[in-house]
Amino acid sequence: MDSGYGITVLTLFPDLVREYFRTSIVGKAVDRGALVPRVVDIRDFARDRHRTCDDAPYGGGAGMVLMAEPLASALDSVDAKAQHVVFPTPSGLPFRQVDAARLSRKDGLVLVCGRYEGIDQRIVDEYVDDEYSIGDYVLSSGELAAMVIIDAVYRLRDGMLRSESIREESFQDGLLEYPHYTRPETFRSRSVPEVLLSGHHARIVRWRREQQLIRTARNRPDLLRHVQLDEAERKLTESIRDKESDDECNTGG
Ligand code: 6GU
Repeated sequence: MDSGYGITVLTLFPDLVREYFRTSIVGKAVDRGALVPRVVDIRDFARDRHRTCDDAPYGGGAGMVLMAEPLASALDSVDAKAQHVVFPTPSGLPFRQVDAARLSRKDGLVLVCGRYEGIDQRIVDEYVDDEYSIGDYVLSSGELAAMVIIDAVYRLRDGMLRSESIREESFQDGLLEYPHYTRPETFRSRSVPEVLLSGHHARIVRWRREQQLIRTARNRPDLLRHVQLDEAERKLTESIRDKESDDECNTGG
């Protein structure tokens, strides 16, 4: 097996990030040496005895900006210019599964976590390769977004998961996942769908595909534009879409 995937995180909240690397499935990858985390406290690179890392923005305005000098020193201390640097920011490109896949093929990553209103733009210009947002909402902390990105990336590395479960999961084929069931067969008078007990593989595959189409049409109709549908599938998703827009009219939504 190849040596571990190195992930360096520059942060003002090192305890938060260290805890993530210790926990759960990620923690196991770290124990196995598949994932090699390095957490750097930006404050260690401050220039004054108060360990100041932020200052008021030129031009005025609310909030504070992470200063260039401590960040540059922290980045240089991990040789960031020789690596792929990601800056999680609500102003970035939307982070998608294809981006996770691309990042998983790098030798490793450096993530820079901003806080407050952002970081000095000259750091972005000089060091950052990718800027990503994880969704249309504002978090107080770049750390949570960095952990989301790391989580999506590390699990795609070879040998992390059975390739079949990666191939089948949501977004790989452009559709949301079908519903899952395990024992018992009846739970609080709700039974597992008959077809899953039939042992009839072709019928199960057909049912699951149909469930994927129904869910996607209901929850993420935007995804259907990128998926090849046959005639029957197109009719099914259109009937759901028409029904959903009727419901919207009826509820005034
Ligand atoms: Cl990457 N950072 C912050 N602070 N908020 C976000 C985000 C990132 N993505 C969505 N909201």
